[in-house]
Amino acid sequence: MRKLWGRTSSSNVMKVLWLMEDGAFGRTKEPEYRAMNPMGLVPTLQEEDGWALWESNTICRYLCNTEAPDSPIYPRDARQRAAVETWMDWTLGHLTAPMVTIFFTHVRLPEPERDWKAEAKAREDAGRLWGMIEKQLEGQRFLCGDNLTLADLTLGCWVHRWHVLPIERPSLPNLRRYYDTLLTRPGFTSHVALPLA
Ligand SMILES: N[C@@H](CCC(=O)N[C@@H](CS)C(=O)NCC(=O)O)C(=O)O
Repeated sequence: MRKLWGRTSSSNVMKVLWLMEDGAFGRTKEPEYRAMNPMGLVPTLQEEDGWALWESNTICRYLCNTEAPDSPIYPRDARQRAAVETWMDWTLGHLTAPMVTIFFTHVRLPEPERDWKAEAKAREDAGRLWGMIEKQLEGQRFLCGDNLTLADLTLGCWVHRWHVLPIERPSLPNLRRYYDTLLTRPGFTSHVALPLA
């Protein structure tokens, strides 16, 4: 059986779980795990024959390519696909860092390690980036049009956390509507829109 190594509370695992319904916990510091994933991070996808793949966005693309090559979730058309990948890369390359700072400050770090100055700066940066999503969502249900795509799966966890973290947020009505739309999807509510942990 194909196995997904990880933790269900991980933002990067959530998106893969949302795509497939199979999870397993791993001991990521052990040499056997490092042989599959040299970063020692989660998630790692392991096929029945032992072949393993890491980096959550790559895992999502691989699952679409192998399981649903014609699905609009990862469009075949080169330009549509590139648009989806732009937002996947944008989420990983720009939004994740400030969101991790905010999330860790409020949820994961013990009080003495919380850097509130860094949190304030991250909130300012994230607010500006969420403003880009607000514009992108103008007149469409999802990030790349009216179909759910990997761009939404990649962003979804941060959309949830942004709305439920105990922080002040600028008013972004398209983003709120988008979050409400995601909340109607069973995969999102089962694997992503969970209490913060
Ligand atoms: N770019 C990597 C990042 C992976 C990553 O940072 N994973 C975190 C969880 S979200 C991790 O493994 N943290 C250590 C742990 O949970 O043991 C990906 O998208 O897969």
